[in-house]
Amino acid sequence: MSIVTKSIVNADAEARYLSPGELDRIKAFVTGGEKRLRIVQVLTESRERIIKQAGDQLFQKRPDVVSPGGNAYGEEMTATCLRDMDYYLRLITYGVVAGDVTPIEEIGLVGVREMYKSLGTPIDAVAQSVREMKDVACSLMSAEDSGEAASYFDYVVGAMQ
Ligand SMILES: CCC1=C(C)/C(=C/C2=NC(=C\c3[nH]c(/C=C4\NC(=O)[C@H](C)[C@H]4CC)c(C)c3CCC(=O)O)/C(CCC(=O)O)=C2C)NC1=O
Repeated sequence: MSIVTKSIVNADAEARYLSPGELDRIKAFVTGGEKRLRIVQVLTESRERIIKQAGDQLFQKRPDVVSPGGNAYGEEMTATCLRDMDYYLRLITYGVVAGDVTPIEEIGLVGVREMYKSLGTPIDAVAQSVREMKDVACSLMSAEDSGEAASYFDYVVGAMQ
């Protein structure tokens, strides 16, 4: 839910006008709109490159995951691993558009530890894959945009620690 919808729901629940604090947050959301859209455009247009390069980096740093006995060993499992990276990149674009991490959390982070534990997937390596995506993605943006984008990747990494 975006900050606009959320503020309206909260205010209406108390049958009141939007508060100055809410209007300030909505103003920040609106003012930052172009920047967030610019970021999402880069992430969307470059998604294949981001995932491919980040995957290469991950498998170089964590050869264990793609070695025999590793969770992403074999063509099919490696593809599933890259698919999970694609899932997280997609969720990050939702978060950036909304200016809010709630969609990332609700779709991709609730119960994530238990899920990867039951799959035998090392979650620290999944977190590493998100860090690698952040590095590739940020290298494609201005310093200002990459600072904002990085915070969403960091949020995902933090939730996996
Ligand atoms: C959009 C929200 C969403 C998420 C996040 C998601 C994740 C997700 N990843 C899965 C599997 C998997 N995930 C990985 C990923 C990896 N293994 C590694 O060693 C690497 C570190 C890592 C890649 C970075 C692998 C290899 C599997 C298959 C494991 C198996 O079948 O044994 C599965 C089990 C079912 C399946 O194979 O599709 C789910 C549900 N599904 C969702 O709907």
